[in-house]
Amino acid sequence: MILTRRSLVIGGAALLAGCDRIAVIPEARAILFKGEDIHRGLQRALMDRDRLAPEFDPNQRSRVFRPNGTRNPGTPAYNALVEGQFADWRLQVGGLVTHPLSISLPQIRALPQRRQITRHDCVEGWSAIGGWTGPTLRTVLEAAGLRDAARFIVFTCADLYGGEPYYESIDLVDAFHPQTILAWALNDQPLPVMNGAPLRLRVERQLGYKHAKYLMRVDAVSSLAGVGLGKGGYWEDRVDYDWYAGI
Ligand SMILES: Nc1nc2c(c(=O)[nH]1)N[C@H]1C(S)=C(S)[C@@H](COP(=O)(O)O)O[C@H]1N2
Ligand SMILES: [Mo]
Repeated sequence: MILTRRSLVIGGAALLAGCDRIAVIPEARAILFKGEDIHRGLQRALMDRDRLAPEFDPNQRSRVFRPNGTRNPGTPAYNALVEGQFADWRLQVGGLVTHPLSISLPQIRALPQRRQITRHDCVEGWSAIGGWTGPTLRTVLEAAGLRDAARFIVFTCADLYGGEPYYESIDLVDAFHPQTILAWALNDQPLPVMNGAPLRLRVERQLGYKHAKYLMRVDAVSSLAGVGLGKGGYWEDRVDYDWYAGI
């Protein structure tokens, strides 16, 4: 299993130790201290990405969790899944993994579950607080076994925009963040269609558009170059949304 944050922090510490030993002449010291600031800043930024998003009490939940973007994929294939109460739905987990998986909803629910009440922040300027339940993405990725070359996780959805599925991607720091889950329940009820049934991503340290709804595929990739138009997400590729939407 690769945890790039850890190896980067260790790498940063090693760099600092190396700098101390060569700091003999004043000019070098000045440069060293600048370098040290940069390394400290980098280390802080990397550590910071593990910070937990705030969690809330049940009575703070929004009465209605407003939907945004697709409210119903409405394709024949999706309608058939809804009709069958998602009995025929499977999450495909593939790409750079040692054990590609095809997971049913009962199997998703049988994994160890995490529950969290968090605030969703949409880039369009609204927020909502909801309670989410599901396995961590980590649990699923560990079951599939990431290959060493994996660097990003790509999500492909059931809803189409101009004939193309919505897609998003995150790096492994977010993929392994403890609050990054594949949620099948909102406020203890199976996800409503408008909020992404049967399964959606919750990546709580990122803005709303990263939280892919209507999940069909999860793929590990080494680079985003071959994903969509290369910027890693439907809106990143088409409007000026940042790929890294950390909050
Ligand atoms: N598949 C898919 N996922 C999506 C979207 C979408 O249109 N399709 N919209 C995104 C945006 S912009 C937001 S703010 C949230 C909205 O989630 P909600 O509908 O549960 O409020 O879903 C995100 N995930
Ligand atoms: Mo959004």
